[in-house]
Order: sequence, then structure tokens, then C-alpha cells
Amino acid sequence: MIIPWEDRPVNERGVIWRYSANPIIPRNLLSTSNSIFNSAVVPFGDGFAGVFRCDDTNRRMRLHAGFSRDGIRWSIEEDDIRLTGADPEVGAWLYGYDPRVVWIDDRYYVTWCNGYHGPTIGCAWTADFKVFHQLENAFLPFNRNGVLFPRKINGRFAMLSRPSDNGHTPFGDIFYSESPDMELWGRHRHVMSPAKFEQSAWQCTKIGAGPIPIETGEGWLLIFHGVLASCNGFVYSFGSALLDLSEPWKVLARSGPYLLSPQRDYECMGDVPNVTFPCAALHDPDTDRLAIYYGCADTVTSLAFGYVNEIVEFTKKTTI
Ligand code: BMA
Repeated sequence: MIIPWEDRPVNERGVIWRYSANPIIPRNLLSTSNSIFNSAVVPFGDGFAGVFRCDDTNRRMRLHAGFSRDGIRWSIEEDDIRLTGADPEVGAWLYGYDPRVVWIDDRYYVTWCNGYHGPTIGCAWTADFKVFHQLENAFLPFNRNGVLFPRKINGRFAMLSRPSDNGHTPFGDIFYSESPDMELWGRHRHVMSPAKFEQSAWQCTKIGAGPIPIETGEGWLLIFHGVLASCNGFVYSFGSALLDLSEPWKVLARSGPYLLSPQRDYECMGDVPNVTFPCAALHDPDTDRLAIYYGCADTVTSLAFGYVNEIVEFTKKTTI
């Protein structure tokens, strides 16, 4: 597997750096897309597949499957994903956004923010990114940012989520939950609250898990977004934390500085200005390279690169 990559620019001082050809997915890739952002990708076959958040020109929030040989140039299906197999009460589609995708045991699981009397965490599985089998919603409304761990922990599926409200939640902590079967979720544990404003303002209003956590010798590396409520609205940046491997609700370290914040034009201008929102990362364990996919200004999708061991060191060194 050769993941997307570009070496660190000579004068780059950050722990991670942006792809020079960002954004990689334009807002109008589909004939009916208003915007394509906050999307998730995984290795698949000889290349990659993904679930993309495509808001259409009715401004309805839809999920579409996509495929790529190199992880950079994407072909996204014109038709949105039609989920199958759910109890009709749960399966009636209202809206879906901010997907995550992960391989666990023998199949790909998809989680997303699913409309059911308010936002909650929808779940489905697929083998081929053509047929998506819908499962029960993981939680009651209101919840967002449901992110599965890439393997069972202590014999159970494990998920991070962020309980919220029905609107533009100005609060929010990350919690951990377990399930024996991907249907019944419990053993809820608190993971992290927003930081204190005086300590780390970019993550002081609300936080939410981003890509699927990455297992390292130092713990689970979690890349998460954080929000600052500025006088001009929310600003979404992202940083990193290390969670205990067998008790992931225990935070071992958490970066004070962000890894990346909205600074480029395509991050600062769009349907929602000043948003960088990561939903996926590809890791190549042989080279330690990491390619992070993040939505920009709720409009387009971009890539950033780094090395996992450098991000782990940064997290420990700058922990709050
Ligand atoms: C959050 C979610 C994200 C979005 C962000 C900024 O609440 O809706 O999809 O990127 O707001 O608008």
C-alpha cells in the first residue's frame, strides 16, 4: 500500500504539513454537489475507498461512496449511498454527515452523524462500498463524532462519541462506550472535556474525535478537533492526544498547541469559514508516514502529512 505523501517542505516548522496541491477534492466534483468535505477513506483492494460527505445543491447532507487508486484523485459515485437492512423506523433517511470508516475483524464499519429526531450516531457495515448494511443507531440523540477503535478492546467494540444538543452545540466532552455486538452500547466512560481557555484556547469550547485512533507503543494516538468561540464565530482546529491502550478513557497526554488550524484561503473561506475538520488518516507502519484527510471550510477536502512518532513526541512534549 502506497499512501499519499509529500516530504516536509524545507522551511516547514510545524509537526504536520499541508499537501502542496490542496484541496484534493473540489466542491463541485459531482454534478449535484454543493460541497464535499469531512470525509473518510481506507485502504481497499489495490487502492482506496471512502465515504464522502456531499451536501447537494438542495443543501441536503448526503453520504456517497468513492474510489481511488492513489488516495488523491477520487472518483465519487453520483448516486448517494442507500442503506439497506435496517428496521424501517431507523432506516428512514433524514440526513447524514461527518462519516468515519474502519476495518474491524472481517468488514468495514461506517459511523456517521445520523438524523433521527436530532443528530445521533448511525452505524453500518460494508464489504465492497456498494452495499451498505445499516445497523441500529449507537446512541440516543443528541450525539456527534462517533469514532470506532480499529480493533476490539477487552473483547468488545469500542467507540468514542460526543454527546451534544440539536443545534450548533457550544459545549461538548468526548466519551468512551463499549459494545459486545455493535448494537447495544454501554460501560460509558468520560475521556476529555474542553480545555481551559487560559491553557489552550483553540479547544476550549467543544472537542470531538477525528480519525480512527492509531495504535502505537505509547498508547492510542487520537487526532481530535477543538473549537474556539471567537467574536466572529466558531474556529475549528485539530490537535492530538494519547489514550491508554487497554483503558482508552484514560488520557496520557494531550497537546496544548494545535497541529493545524485554519490559515490557508481554502480553510478560511467557504460555506463555513475557519474550519479544519479531520475525519480520516492513512498510516503506513513501515515508513511511519501519516496522511490526514480533513474538511476545509465545510466546502472542500484536503490532505496533510506527518510522522506518527513525531506527533506522539509532540503530544507528550506539549501536554497540558
Ligand atoms: C460541526 C459539524 C461539522 C462542521 C462544523 C463546522 O458541528 O456540523 O460537520 O464541519 O460544525 O460547521
